Amino acid sequence: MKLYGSVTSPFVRHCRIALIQGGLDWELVEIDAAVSGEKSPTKKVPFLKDGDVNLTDSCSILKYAREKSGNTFFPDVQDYDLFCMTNTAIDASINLFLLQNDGLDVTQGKYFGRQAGRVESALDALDAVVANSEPELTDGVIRLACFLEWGSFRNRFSLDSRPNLKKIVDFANKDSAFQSTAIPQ
Ligand SMILES: N[C@@H](CCC(=O)N[C@@H](CS)C(=O)NCC(=O)O)C(=O)O
Repeated sequence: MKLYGSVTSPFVRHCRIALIQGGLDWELVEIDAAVSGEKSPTKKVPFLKDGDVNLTDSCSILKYAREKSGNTFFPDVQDYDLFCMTNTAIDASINLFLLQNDGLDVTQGKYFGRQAGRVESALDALDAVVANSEPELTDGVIRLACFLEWGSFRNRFSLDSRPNLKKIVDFANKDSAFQSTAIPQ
């Protein structure tokens, strides 16, 4: 099967990790925004092709990879909520990043402010959510760690006042699939 995406995307990275962990037969086809704009109806990465199966979102790709390798997809609702909250924060953060790259001043405007505030309040909440749990490399935690490393790579936010999130990054980095998909510096 072919996974289309970039090596910087946190969404693509999570899919790569699940495909590696599942021992599945797959390859990454690296594409840029021009190609995803042409080949995906959402104009986003990742997307996946496996014979007749065409998937257009990291969530469906993850479900496919986990189940194809004999695992369950989100047996725990709290872990699923961690995943969902992280996705909301990633969407807001990437949106601001891309608009800024297009030359927009994202410090102006009510909705830009709301998006920026959403990232910060979600990070605080995520720090609190993982504070009391024994670290386990669930899909919620993997998604969170992919986001945090992307945010550091792109200088989107600071983890200085979020010690539990720092611990999650250190914990994820003990895993070989997480390590082998690190964003090239
Ligand atoms: N809900 C999608 C989000 C994917 C996404 O936002 N991908 C980013 C790259 S990290 C993208 O392709 N953005 C291009 C754009 O917004 O035009 C998923 O989970 O796959």
